[in-house]
Amino acid sequence: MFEKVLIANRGEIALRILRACHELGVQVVAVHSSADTELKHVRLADESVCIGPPPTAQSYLNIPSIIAAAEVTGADAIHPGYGFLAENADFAERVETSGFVFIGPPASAIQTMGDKVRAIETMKAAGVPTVPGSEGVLGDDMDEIVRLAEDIGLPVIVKAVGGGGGRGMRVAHLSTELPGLIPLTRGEAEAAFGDPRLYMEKFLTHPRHIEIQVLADAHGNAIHLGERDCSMQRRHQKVVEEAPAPGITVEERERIGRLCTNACLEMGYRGAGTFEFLYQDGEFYFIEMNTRLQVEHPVTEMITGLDIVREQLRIAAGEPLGFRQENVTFSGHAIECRINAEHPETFAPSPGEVALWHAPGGPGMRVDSHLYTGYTVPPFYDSLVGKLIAWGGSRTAAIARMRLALDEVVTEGLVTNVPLHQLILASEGFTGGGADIHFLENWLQSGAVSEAPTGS
Ligand code: MV4
Repeated sequence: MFEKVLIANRGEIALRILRACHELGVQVVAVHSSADTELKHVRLADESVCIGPPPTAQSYLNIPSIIAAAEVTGADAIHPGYGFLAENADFAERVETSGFVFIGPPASAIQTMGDKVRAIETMKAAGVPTVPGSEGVLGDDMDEIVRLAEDIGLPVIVKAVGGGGGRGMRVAHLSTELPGLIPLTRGEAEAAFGDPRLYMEKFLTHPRHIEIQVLADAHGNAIHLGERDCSMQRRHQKVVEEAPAPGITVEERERIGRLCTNACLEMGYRGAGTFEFLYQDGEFYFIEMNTRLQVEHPVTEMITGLDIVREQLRIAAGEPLGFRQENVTFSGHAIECRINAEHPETFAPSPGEVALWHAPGGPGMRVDSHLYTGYTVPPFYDSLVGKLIAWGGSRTAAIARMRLALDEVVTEGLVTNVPLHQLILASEGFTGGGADIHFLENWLQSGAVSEAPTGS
């Protein structure tokens, strides 16, 4: 195992990774911007290095500064967390060529999955089901694009090869929209990703977002940890996640899970990864693969009893997976609520001093948060300040625990989306299970939140 790991991230995930390192007896180097000296994990780290001013381009995205911090502290490895440099193949490459271990997949896998068309081609070749579509990038011949859309069947969705996570895509309901829509999307893709290439898929109108967690080691072992349902989202930001996905049968889980692990073995994948699927009318359709640890990994940990970050560290250190697929068991149900420092109705970020913070607790309740009374949430970064993860023997029990936990949260001085979560957990759309990706936005549009009593 490593002696010293540098965590190239901040907030709740940096704290989560620090805890996994310390459990393994690994020392931690925290790197932080000048706005983040008071972060909880910086206080708990064995060493810390200020890597730049608050803007992320000069700190958490500053590759030379992060590598220099690893050099001066004598770290063995770098964990990128999520966001920031986690899916930057160039960073993974430079970490390794500088003599450190990148705690993540090979740079080549990050590169492949970053090109959404190559990702889809790779999955198709490995037998993973994909969305009917253009089978490669779109050419310049508009007549041909129109014919293709009509063959696929409208509506279609046009996506940027360099996009992902909801950026750079547009839906065409009629083929007559395509001559206007294609150049527009192409221009945006060029501006946003430096890559004008586009591809096209059949637009699924009412899918759920279901993703499969995998782990693969350097010794030819790959396992899956089942699925998560991440359909409760607003503007491509997940709000509530859960595992298992309501209504998915053991047979469906085993089948799609095995297809994902087979794909891992075929492409020589290593580390933790997530296969994102749209699930509609009983069918899975691969859309993207995330080559990082994900925000919502705790719901999988809660139902499997495994520590995904610990496994990432072990895999990166060259150790084999400590268990086989048949040793992975699923127990009960877990739900995660993402706590954001934002106004629950307007969603405007709401940084500032935390005058008082009391976290909920009790059996089956996990809190991943870097908040403490007296901490000031800086205005420069993501508004995620913590995650509540409730486990229960059944989905109903997990919901009941989460409701109690939300009622227990005390924040003074900080405005959070806890009231929004309380309303979501009371909505029939959520309690019924299996809502699609459009439910939350439609429900918010219908005035569910602004018309509800706020209780504050
Ligand atoms: C789609 C789709 C419908 N049909 N692809 C959005 C994020 C990106 N990962 C892919 N996305 C979508 N791709 C086809 N062929 C609908 C979405 C989509 C979505 C997907 C997952 C979670 C939330 C979403 C919200 C809007 C649209």
